[in-house]
Amino acid sequence: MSKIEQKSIDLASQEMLKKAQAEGLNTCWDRVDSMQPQCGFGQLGVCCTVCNMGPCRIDPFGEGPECGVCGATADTIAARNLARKIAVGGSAHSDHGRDVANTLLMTAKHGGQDKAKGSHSHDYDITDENKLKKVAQEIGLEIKGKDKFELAKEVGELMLGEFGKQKGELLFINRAPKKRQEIWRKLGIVPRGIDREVVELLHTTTMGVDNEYRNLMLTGMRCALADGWGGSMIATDLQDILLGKPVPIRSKVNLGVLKEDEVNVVVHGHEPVLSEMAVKASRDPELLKLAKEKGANGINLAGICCTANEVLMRQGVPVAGNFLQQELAIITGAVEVMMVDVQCIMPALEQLASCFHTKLITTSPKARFPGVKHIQFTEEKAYAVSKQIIREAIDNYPNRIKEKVNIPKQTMDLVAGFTKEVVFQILGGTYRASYRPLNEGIISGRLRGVAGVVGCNNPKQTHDLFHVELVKELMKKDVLVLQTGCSAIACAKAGFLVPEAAKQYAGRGLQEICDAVGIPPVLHLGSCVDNSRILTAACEIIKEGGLGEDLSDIPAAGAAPEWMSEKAITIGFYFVASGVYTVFGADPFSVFGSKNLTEYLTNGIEKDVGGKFAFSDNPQEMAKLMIEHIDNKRKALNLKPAMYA
Ligand code: BF8
Repeated sequence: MSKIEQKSIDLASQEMLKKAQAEGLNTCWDRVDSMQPQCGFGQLGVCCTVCNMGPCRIDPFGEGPECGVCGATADTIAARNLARKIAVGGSAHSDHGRDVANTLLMTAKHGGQDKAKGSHSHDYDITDENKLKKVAQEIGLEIKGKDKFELAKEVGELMLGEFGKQKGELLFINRAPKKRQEIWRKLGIVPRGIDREVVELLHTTTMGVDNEYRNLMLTGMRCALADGWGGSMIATDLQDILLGKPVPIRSKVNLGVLKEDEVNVVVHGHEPVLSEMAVKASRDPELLKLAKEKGANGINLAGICCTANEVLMRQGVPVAGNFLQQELAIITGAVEVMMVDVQCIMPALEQLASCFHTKLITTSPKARFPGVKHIQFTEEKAYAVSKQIIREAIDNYPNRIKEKVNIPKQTMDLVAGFTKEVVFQILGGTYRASYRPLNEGIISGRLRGVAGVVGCNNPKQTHDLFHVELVKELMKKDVLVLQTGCSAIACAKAGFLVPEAAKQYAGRGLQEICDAVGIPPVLHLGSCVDNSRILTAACEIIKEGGLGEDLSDIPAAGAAPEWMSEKAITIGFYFVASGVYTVFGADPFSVFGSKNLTEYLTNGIEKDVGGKFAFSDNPQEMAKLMIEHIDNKRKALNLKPAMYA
């Protein structure tokens, strides 16, 4: 893959890749080249390192051994490998959720103490009291006579308990349609706490335990559901309560948001509890004065990956780029500090940063990098830590080497901040908030259906190409697209996330809906934990009526076109286990070495849970598969074909 255009369709990224090439800087695109050919056994999922009798590998063409030293077949090996990935992905999202629950509890405790003292000494507050009350009522708490801190304490404690729940069912399972709950109960996959499900799943994958691929996948789905309807959903809801529920907000995206004459601080990772404080610190008059003294015209905060999505959704902070742009942001030579928390942070960043004046700063005790400056974030000292990091950036501004600076011009406008609640209001108005207009749109055929397009980038594929081409095709065919993660950033850069995009890209029906309510044809719902917002929005559609009784009845489909992270696999599994047809791009799951497992995931699993996987390495084909599925669901509901098909 030598041509720059084959590496990325994004012009800003292409410019930085040219700079990298000219200056001999190493990026993940070079490293993926240097890995070729990648291990075929690994790609097909038939390499086993579970025990020390191995490593074993199965020849998928039947010319070598048919099983490992212990007797594990390709089916067992591939299913165990996949199950372990589900456990890892679920752990990442849910551990994020647990930290938010702890921050909520700390806020409630400090808030209560301050109230008694009549002072204010903490950095966080209960920002959305309404949502707090709603969630409290939903989980069976009495709200009368309690102030927000008392209630937050009760909600926080109950939610924290969900992570380690040993018996029974997660509380948010009740949000799913009754029919869906019954499907899970019948299969015995209603999730308990994520801690319980991860441990059980990992147990079943150790040598000599579960050797039945379907059973391994059922345990895997139970674990994934504990993430989607547990850890991730808790993260989303508690973040909204603590930091505020997003509302539609305008901002800008791409490397051009970095500023030539300001101190640039890039926040990268996933957890908004720190980055929200960094936003506040970047507006601190004392620090702004200090920046002026160092010759800068201001402090410019920009985000990468899902931390970007979090502070975009709530604060309108501009987005510098998605996963594959983290190295490219440093290559601009204009980043004073890149502060990182957890997940999706390339270990290569430090080596690259050392070629520039950029300081990489780690903040989480869970994510240290050798030789990298660490300023530990604690919830108790959130604002002080953020100020310290911003001060580091200001102090580093005079070290910027002008000749090394090259900020691409490209930026694009976007509107983000769509949630289950906002969609209610926008569609139905504040006084008659309802999903009726959306359901009517689908029933009448003006809208063909709904698609969730999510997930990462992967240097094995042309950066952003799959996201953009797939979403373009879906819009053309009157499918309303809901997005999260790096996929949303890709489509934002392409200009799809503004209301005006409807005229240019959407089919007539989708255009009519977008014009009537003033929304973009592609709605940005947030970070990857916010995929839970897609689930809850789908539940509202069912509740509204007219589109079936279960999530698997809705004319809807999901996709992760450029996935790379284990988290994407977990998301895929909780979508499929919730009844959603989900298409994966790239090298899917590394399961093709097992015919039986591949057949189960693409077919048999549907009989169990109503959803299934499809795999494709072509965005047009992905769109075709999703549209065919949506049309089949329309037929099954006895709906007329899409109005402008
Ligand atoms: O959690 S989409 S590359 S940033 S894993 Fe990572 Fe993938 Fe981006 Fe967000 Ni999600």
